[in-house]
Amino acid sequence: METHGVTKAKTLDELIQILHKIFASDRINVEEVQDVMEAYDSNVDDWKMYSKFDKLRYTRNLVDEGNGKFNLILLCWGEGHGSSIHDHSDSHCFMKMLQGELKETLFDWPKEEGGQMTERSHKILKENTVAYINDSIGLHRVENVSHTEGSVSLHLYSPPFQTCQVFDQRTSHKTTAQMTFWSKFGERTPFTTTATKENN
Ligand code: 2CO
Ligand code: FE2
Repeated sequence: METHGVTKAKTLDELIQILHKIFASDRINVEEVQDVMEAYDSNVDDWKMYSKFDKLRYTRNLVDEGNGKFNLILLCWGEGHGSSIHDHSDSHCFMKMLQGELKETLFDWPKEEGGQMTERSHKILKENTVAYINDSIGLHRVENVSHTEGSVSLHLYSPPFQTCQVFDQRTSHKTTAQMTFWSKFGERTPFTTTATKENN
């Protein structure tokens, strides 16, 4: 259905179909992707099969591989869970709130190592809204600051990436983190035997 030029997806499956069409083109329009994701009204029945919480950390659950053009990932944030300060490996990052709220804090890229990182701004992301970031905008930390409710967000990364850089807020020291999936297409990912730093 078309409303004001934006195709409104009635379900998550419809949203995925629309995203496949948009990303079939080589040039993508950030605002168009944001509008399409925002127009979808979150319905737990659409995404509950991907929603898996862990006691200790936020989980990353692969929903769709976007014909190689993007990864669509459902993130489940338990109470108090948060990410490190990180970049997005030269990719676009769209973040659609499906349930609850998240706090996003923006940071400038550190100019040199050794000093404290500068917090630029922060905002609370509300249900159904879509936030956008890329490396030219800066770095961010994302947290569920609630003590009583879990949060669920749907992230689109294009092109897909498997590692990102994480930063120590006090020293600006940077390390590379491997991004892992807690589940893929609703199935728990087999445990790996090597110790990897999950998430970031
Ligand atoms: N980029 C983080 C991750 O994919 C989540 S914060 O929102 O981009 O784990
Ligand atoms: Fe991020």
